[in-house]
Amino acid sequence: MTVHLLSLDLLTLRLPLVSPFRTSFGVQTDRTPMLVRVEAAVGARTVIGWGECVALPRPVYSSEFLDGARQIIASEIAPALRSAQTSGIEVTAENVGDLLAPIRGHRMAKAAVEMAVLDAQLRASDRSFASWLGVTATRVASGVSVGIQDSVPMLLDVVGGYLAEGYRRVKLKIEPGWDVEPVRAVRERFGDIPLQVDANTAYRLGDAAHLRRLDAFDLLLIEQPLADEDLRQHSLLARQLQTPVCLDESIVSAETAADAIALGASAIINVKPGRVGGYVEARRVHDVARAHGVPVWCGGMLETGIGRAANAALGGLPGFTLPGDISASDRFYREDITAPFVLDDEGFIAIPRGPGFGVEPDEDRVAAAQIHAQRVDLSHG
Ligand code: SMG
Ligand code: MG
Repeated sequence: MTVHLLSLDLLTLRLPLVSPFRTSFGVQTDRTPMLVRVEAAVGARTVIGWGECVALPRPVYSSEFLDGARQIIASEIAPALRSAQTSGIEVTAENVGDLLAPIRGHRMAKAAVEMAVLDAQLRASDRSFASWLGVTATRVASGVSVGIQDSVPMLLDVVGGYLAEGYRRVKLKIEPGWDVEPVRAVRERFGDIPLQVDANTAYRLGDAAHLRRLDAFDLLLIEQPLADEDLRQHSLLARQLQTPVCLDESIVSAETAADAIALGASAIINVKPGRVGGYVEARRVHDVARAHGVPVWCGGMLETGIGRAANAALGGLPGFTLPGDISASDRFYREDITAPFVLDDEGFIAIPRGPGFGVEPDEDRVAAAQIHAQRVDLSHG
């Protein structure tokens, strides 16, 4: 049964965070995800699919930003899909990446559209994303990402709270001036917990001697210490550290993952579907890493239940051997737009098994949080 895309609704929401989230590139007090809602005709039926764009409002994590993503979807991505359909090509999650390849970059925007197409196509055939991936696991280990705090005592309180909730791994955001001491304090207070750090590009290669001080704390990994494009410098840094280097921002495709592995720049890889252009490419990153014996884990971008559902399923692939930044919905949101994801009593998140991503956005909550809406027609050439 072919799926014919009819329209895209680009719905920007504003969701307050339960507490401010501070990283080396700034403080967030709310999240403004852009949902992509696709309407598709499947025979006489209409099917809805949902995607989520993880771009931040400003280009501080990567070059993409929210309004840019919305604009590129409306002005380039949607017309490319429309013209494919006009030429008789069915748009599917499997071919959407190729159809959009002439548009350079804009991976988060493309990923959001691919997600919506994938959700619709899976719903049309009553199949779950987990089944499409071939995932048989039923749950994934849940890690939590802890922002930079105002003081070490406050950090210890926050980390203690998450450990009491059952999280199976803690990641601390670091930056120059907030690294060795907070890590030492968490190690001393909480002992042998699975612990890692994320610098979001805040260091330079010349900081190698300083970063080597983290080797004393037996961290699982240090995430993205240097700038995005510095694969070679990461490989030089990695040789000076015992702590494994894990790249996030630098890995934008399966090709860059292969290069990073070959250079010795990334002993572990953070897989974020938005950053690499979608779940199809995310699976390729997983496959390349696995073929090289490089462990991967699923990163997070403070997703709503839609992205969280998809990430949980992705994290069920066999190469995802470390806990992901797939926390419970209440880590960030008092009220999510889907039924909340919760930790089970062993600190795992269940992988949804319903059709598509297996979650239903609550239309009232979406409407209540909506700050912008734009409809793009896909049905007419
Ligand atoms: O979704 O749990 C989450 C957030 C995890 O720390 C997290 N993400 O660089 O890995 C990262 C950051 C990016 C956050 S953008 C605000
Ligand atoms: Mg990161």
